[in-house]
Amino acid sequence: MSTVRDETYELFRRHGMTTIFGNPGSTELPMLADFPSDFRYILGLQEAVVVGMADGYAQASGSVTHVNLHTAPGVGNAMGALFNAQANHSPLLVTAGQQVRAQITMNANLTNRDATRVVHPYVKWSFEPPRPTDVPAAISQGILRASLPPKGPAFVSIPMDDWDHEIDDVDVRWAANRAVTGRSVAAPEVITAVARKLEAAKKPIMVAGPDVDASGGWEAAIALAEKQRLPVWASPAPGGGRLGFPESHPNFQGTLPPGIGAVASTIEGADLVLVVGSSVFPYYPYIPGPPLPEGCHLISVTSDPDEAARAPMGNAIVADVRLTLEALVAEIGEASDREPPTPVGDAPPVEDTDPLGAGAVHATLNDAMPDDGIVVLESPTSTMALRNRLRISQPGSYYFCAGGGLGYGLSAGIGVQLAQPDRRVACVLGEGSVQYAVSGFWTAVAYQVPVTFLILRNNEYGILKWFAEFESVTGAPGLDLPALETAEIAKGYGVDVARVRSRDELRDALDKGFAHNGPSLVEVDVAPGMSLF
Ligand SMILES: Cc1ncc(C[n+]2csc(CCOP(=O)(O)OP(=O)(O)O)c2C)c(N)n1
Repeated sequence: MSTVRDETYELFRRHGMTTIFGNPGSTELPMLADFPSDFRYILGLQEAVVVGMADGYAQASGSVTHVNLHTAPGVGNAMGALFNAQANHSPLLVTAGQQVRAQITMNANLTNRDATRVVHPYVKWSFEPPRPTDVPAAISQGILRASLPPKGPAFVSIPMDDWDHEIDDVDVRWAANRAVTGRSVAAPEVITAVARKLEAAKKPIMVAGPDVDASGGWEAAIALAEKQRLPVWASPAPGGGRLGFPESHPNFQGTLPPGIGAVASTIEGADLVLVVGSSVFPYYPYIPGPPLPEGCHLISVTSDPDEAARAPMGNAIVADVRLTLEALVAEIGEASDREPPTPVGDAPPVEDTDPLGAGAVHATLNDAMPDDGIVVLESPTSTMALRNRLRISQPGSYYFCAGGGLGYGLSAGIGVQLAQPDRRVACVLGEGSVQYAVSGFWTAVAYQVPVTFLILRNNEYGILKWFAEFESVTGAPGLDLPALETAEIAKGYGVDVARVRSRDELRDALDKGFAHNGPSLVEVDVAPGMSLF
């Protein structure tokens, strides 16, 4: 006879889920007893970091990733990161310990009261199995639900006395031994109709979003853009957690601005917008205006019924982005009469100032970056400077938090690197952003995760000063960060650090970082303010 623990670990093995991200407490120890040697446990020192690391790992591996949290307080700490994971469409199985069954009704200390309710609305599904015997089947459901489109976190609460429970119920094993796939392509007549509309349009454009990358659809997106000579825009930056199109491709036109009216004025002249793999649109801040130019129509392809339903305009197709793009490419003709899009020009030359501007920092990063390097970015005032200087053009090479909750960047950088050990991760962070996940440095050192952290130090919450101006707010407190010695803090966690100021010093430190076997950090002084280039 086997136990709930045996059956559950077997289930994880079947799904290839042998890496667990966690921060344990007494309510989780029974799950971890006799931890099998073919599993690895990645310890994070605070739950926001644990979930952020798992989020990066899940996205960069493309598979459901297990996060184990400590009952109510651990789940509470994780909520902001769960919000991010949902926005990132990150497939997470989140489990948390619970009081022993005999003490839940009396709400004994550490009972996760209303465990299934507290994580809403940031999970797709939450459950506490009614019997210990049901734990493997409940976890199986959590895994399957997390993996189905739209991917996202699913939550299972497990009373701590369930793990040693003996299972002899074969029905439970059947329930736990299942595979479900949810990738589907649009109906043929829908594909044909879209193809004809694109062919007939005078000035069609494409907007490529994060789920092009997540679905493996880069090649198909490029093929469609080339066949139809489509100018291609990246979906607006705040929600554009991943890139759906090579930014050095001649058809690439830039990143859409995130305001309602600003999108319409940017694409003025277009008569058909095909949005692939993005919500329509991740707007922020509020810039009112008509959502599309006069006479322009919009069709979006998304794997997320919620994105399809809540879009403020246009028609939508709910289907797998890659499969639908491939079907469109097969159906559509060459648009040989259309003028090819005009490529965007090069970024302006870098100015050598003291301190450096963010553009100069990112131009240097671009020179130092390994060919197959990956960027994980959370440096708010330099987001567009990085995009414009690096022009990232390989799939799976850019991760940005679609939710916008700080702390994702540092944590996800570690998770992405763990999932992609053969590529090098540059984790680019503002010094303010670092502090939300600062204990992640410990995990990077403990597991020798070779991330190169590049910290832009401007001694302020720069983006909030930009927002203050935009919102006509004067006299707001709390926007400066004097005397914050991030490199010293990282050193305390055991990271190899360098403080630099000039481009030469920066290049040298980055080269050393990328060649180093463990984590390293380069802190560079930058001029305050927002940089586009
Ligand atoms: C969890 C969380 N808390 C607060 C914010 C609000 N916020 C957005 S950007 C920002 C400042 C970021 O500062 P820094 O990383 O130094 O980058 P900079 O803006 O200077 O480029 C803050 C506090 C947030 N996005 N997420």
